[in-house]
Amino acid sequence: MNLLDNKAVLYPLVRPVAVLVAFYNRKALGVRYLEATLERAGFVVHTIFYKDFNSVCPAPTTPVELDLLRGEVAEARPVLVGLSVMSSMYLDTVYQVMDALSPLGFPLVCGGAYATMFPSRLLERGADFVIRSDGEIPMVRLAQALRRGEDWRQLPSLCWQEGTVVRENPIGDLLSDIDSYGIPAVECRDACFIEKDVLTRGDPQLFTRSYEVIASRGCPFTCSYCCCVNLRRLLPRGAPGVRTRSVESVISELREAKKRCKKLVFIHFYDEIFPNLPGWVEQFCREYQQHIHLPFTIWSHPQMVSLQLLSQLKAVGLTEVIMGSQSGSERVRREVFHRYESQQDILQAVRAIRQAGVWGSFDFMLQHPFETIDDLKESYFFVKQFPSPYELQLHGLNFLPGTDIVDMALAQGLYTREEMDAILYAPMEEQFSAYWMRTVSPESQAWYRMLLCWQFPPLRLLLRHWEQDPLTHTTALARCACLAGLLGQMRYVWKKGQVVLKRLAMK
Ligand code: B12
Ligand code: SF4
Repeated sequence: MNLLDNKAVLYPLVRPVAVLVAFYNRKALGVRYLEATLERAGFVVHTIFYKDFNSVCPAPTTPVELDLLRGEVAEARPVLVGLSVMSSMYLDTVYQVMDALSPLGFPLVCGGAYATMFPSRLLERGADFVIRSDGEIPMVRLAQALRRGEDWRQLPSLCWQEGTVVRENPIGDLLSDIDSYGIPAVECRDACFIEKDVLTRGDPQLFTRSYEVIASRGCPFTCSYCCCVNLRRLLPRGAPGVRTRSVESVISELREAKKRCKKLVFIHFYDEIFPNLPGWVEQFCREYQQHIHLPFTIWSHPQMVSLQLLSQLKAVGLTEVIMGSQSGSERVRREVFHRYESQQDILQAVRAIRQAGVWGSFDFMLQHPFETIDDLKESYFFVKQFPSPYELQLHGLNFLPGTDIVDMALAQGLYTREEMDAILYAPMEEQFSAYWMRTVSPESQAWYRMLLCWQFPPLRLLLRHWEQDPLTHTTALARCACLAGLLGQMRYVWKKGQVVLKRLAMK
């Protein structure tokens, strides 16, 4: 369809409808913000949660699911269809959805983190529009313009293609005061969930035990494997890199969540870094205690954690802090990951988490092409200094489009451009399996297993014996790693149980 020439598309006059599609995410915060804003602007929003998230065995979409989706969209007769393209990891599914919906003739609009960084890829693949960065205001403006047959070419943040030329309007219509966006739709009014060839009506979030919330947008750090720094570089001059909501706004969302999600047990704060503005945490603790009173977990950073902050949060329900250490080698952290915290910073943060009495889960990215065996050994000996108990979340390195580490790998000749593209845009099953499984040398495997096992104190006596030369104990180490896997599963169940007990105690 040529949208440039064909402005007078016939849309329903009374109840304009917008369709939003979230991929592999039943909670999709960004889409919920868009739904709330579009509704306030007078649109009926039909939100489709397309497929469930599964980081271990992700499933590509099927022809039946595509048919179900096509049927929903055709029936809704929307002014536009918004596709939330947060990650490159499921692009295959996004493209199949675009191919399935294009013949219906409704304008396809993409937004989200990936779309913001790579608008032309989606436009060239069939999207009619891309909206970069915050979608609330631009999406409403575009929907209104399309509905009224008005010109949309001047709209900030809008990208489209004219012939072979991609037009990208500068990012704008971005609020510094993000409270003004309102709260996201906790219950999407007219929602459905498509998964395993079945369409289920209603918002799948309503049955959740864990509610996901974000109290701020953006991150001040520059990690080379993360898109946040490049998303920040795209913001207009003067726009704050981190924008924090007021405590009132966060609490009002959580009150709504408590009211609507009847099975709620705990809250996940998914801020890149939990807010620590002066006075914010104090006010948050007071109001959280009074109105919400549920166990919660946060993400944080070694340079943002203090015993005082954690103790305050623990007093009102904090149970777990998830923090990136990423490597025990300062070289890898600085030169490869662009993380500038010292060994001491990390140890202090880990100890503060322990002292505050909350559970610490520490992320490591291991066995990537920048890492030497000495770096891996350093990680093992570094982790030995962590006070127990704690949990290690060991991952591989996923090269993601839009991250600085991709250019580093190319500059260092680790991959050719073609090889890198094959990694970045591999089918989702391959990308997720690269996250968990890697082909590595026996020595690397041995040190990895040493590190994996160290988090379980009953295994440490053996590990101390083996650490002179783990390669000579590979069979025993493999058995030990299996045992660590079992202990990890038991710990998972124990942790969940602790949260439920805490929830009951807080009633
Ligand atoms: C929180 C978060 C999560 C949470 C999501 C919680 C939830 N309930 O939604 C969890 C932990 C579940 C998660 C999972 C994953 N995530 Co994540 N996540 C983030 C993070 C830190 C913030 C996203 C967020 O919620 N922001 C706040 C909301 C309000 O903003 P938003 O989602 O961006 O939406 C706004 C705009 O983007 C836009 N928008 C969004 N959709 C649409 C659609 C249309 C049509 C329009 C017009 C606009 C629009 O408008 C929204 C409102 O302003 C981002 C980093 C970042 N800065 O974006 C990474 C990020 C998006 N995640 C990333 C990744 C890789 C993943 C996973 C694949 C990880 C994994 N290996 O399993 C999964 C995929 C999940 C999925 N199906 O999308 C990458 C994607 C990079 C890439 N090239 O792929 C990012 C950029 C982080 C990074 N590593 O660089 N994630
Ligand atoms: S601290 Fe986390 S969110 Fe911030 S840039 Fe680093 S990885 Fe990304």
